[in-house]
Amino acid sequence: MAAEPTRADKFSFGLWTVGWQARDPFGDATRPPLDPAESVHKLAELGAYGVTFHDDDVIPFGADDSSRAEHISRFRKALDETGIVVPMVTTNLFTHPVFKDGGFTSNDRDVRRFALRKVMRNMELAAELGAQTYVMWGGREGSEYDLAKDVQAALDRYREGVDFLAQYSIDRGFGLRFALEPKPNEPRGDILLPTVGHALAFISSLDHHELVGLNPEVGHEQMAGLNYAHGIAQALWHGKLFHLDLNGQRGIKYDQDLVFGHGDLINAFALVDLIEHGAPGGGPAYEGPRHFDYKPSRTEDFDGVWASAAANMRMYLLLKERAQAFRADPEVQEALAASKVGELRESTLGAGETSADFLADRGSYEDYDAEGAGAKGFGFVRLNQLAVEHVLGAR
Ligand SMILES: [Mn+2]
Repeated sequence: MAAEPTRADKFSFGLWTVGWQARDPFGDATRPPLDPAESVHKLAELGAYGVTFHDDDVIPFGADDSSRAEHISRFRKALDETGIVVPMVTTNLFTHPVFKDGGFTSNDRDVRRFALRKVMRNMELAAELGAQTYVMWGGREGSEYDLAKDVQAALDRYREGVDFLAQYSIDRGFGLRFALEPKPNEPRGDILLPTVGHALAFISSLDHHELVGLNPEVGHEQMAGLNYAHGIAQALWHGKLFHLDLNGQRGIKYDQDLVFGHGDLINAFALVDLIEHGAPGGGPAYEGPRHFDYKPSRTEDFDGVWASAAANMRMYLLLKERAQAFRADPEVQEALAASKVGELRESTLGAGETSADFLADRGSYEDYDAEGAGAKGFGFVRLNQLAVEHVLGAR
């Protein structure tokens, strides 16, 4: 069975995950608030190495300067006592009613200015705590009614906001990189930058595109019916996988935030295999935190909360172990070769091959046996069956 989690595994959790009081649109909280300092201690005991937070998770919205300092000092004490690090910080621009039409893209200019100031204040704390990544999840940046939002103007304001904050990080020497988190809907009817692909296109339009990447979340892509492992692969291909949010989702429905692997298990296996072994020469394709952004289900008490936190890390380690076994299996190696998976890394054209050379190669067209090639199978089902058997521990 998989090893216990250690700091070297780089597992991190949002304070808002274990601290979620399980309020939903139809029901009241089922759990009392959790002290952030207690969460830090408990997550450290369970084997996590990091915690992440929105400003409001540590400092209640509207706290005055002295109360803010007190909250920060209590939180810092817990970090010092446990050695827990803060690799990522983010801003809450969605809970308070002022953000009902968004932060950076609210139709109300005063709200937009307030939102930017709220982020600037928290970036300073992020830098003080040694965070490298600043996540931007624009959950309220969107609309319910098409005619109520000028989407092109909203994208202008989004770009203005992100570029301004990136410049602020440069000016203040914070050294932060920014990671945009796509989501298609919920809480807004339609959210701007709804998928990995939309966000990548947006980033290419930024003045500070080099400082801005992605924080893709399993459930957010799957809510749109998209393949998370494919999205992560494309983010890696663009050099934009700055951070990631692991959880579980079962199909196209509301944002379930289940434990990692409790949704589409086979896609979770493909994801772990990709980030652990997906670099071109082998080895991890992603070295950053393995960050969980899930919600302990509303049915759980605090024992269930900590059991679910441990379950996320255990699921990751089990899948990592299964992925290692998959890669090491000679029959898998043979099946991968039979499926020509490695052949895709060979360039389609020869080195220095010109269009004239190519046209002169009769074997590639005139004499090519398209009928014969079309009749041959790739053996992908056999390969997938081997993968599923490894996931099941049957091999
Ligand atoms: Mn998230």
